[in-house]
Amino acid sequence: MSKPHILTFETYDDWDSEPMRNCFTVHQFPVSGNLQELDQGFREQIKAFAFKGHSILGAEIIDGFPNLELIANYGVGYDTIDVDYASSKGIRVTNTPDVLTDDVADLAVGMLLALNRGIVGADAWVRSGNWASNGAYPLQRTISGVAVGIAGLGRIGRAVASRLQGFNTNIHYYSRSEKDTPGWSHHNDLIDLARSVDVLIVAVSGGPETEKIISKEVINAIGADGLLVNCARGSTVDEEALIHALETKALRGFASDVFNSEPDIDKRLLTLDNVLLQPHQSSGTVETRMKMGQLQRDNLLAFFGGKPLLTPVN
Ligand code: 8YV
Repeated sequence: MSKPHILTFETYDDWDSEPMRNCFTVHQFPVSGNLQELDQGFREQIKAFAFKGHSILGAEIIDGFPNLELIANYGVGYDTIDVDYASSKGIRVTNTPDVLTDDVADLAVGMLLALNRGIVGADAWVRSGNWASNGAYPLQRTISGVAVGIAGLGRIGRAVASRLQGFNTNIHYYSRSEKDTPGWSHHNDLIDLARSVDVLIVAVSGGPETEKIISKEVINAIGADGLLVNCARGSTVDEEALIHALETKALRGFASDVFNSEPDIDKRLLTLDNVLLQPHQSSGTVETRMKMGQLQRDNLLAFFGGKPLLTPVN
């Protein structure tokens, strides 16, 4: 029996591409992004996308595949997919939640500790010979007893909060409604949360509803001795306001794995010594990417097997 045809949008590691080829007839969306390179007859046979969330997937592409029924995303965030439009066309969307929660939360905590304790700068202090020639590394800051705010208490936000409880911090969180927590302080206003904490960690989902939710006012409310950590999406932060706050020392520091434009981030961030920059690698471990690839394939297999989708978004 011929294997179902799927269209992939980016390359995969061997541990994904081989099982994908074993299960499906795999085609690649043109690297140019030009839909017209695919003839109509080919496009009509495609019922499912294996998507990676790194480009915009809207009506133009969706309409180019008249028999499309499933968009299986590799990643928990699906903010680049027009899910409402897909739903209007009866197209299902899946993502890969849960399997990456721990890694993303681990990196968020790692970024906070590295920023707050100057770990990257201390490594350079040793390597440069400064320790021998100039003595002790400048004192840094403690995390114990600090009030930490989590913007968005979904899977990842909750995992970050649970980890930081282990550092004897006081956990606050922002969400529209109060959640069941082990005594964490709820705020239904982000500025109120920012005023109440020394560290604000962004863990909301990306998309139009959270665009620049970390506004100039929120950044100013964190204050000159405060830190901002972003493990969500670059779109959630007003980057102009952030850079101004960092340049004018209105914010002590910023650590992020995501940016407004990736991978060519705003060059001003590269010149600041009070920032810690990561290349969108929160889920970037062998173990987690294997699980993500497996879950994406399992959703595709469920779809073609007429079975319930494992992790549907719509
Ligand atoms: C993706 C991400 O996992 O899962 C997400 O939403 O932000 C990313 O970590 C990664 O880009 C997949 O290639």
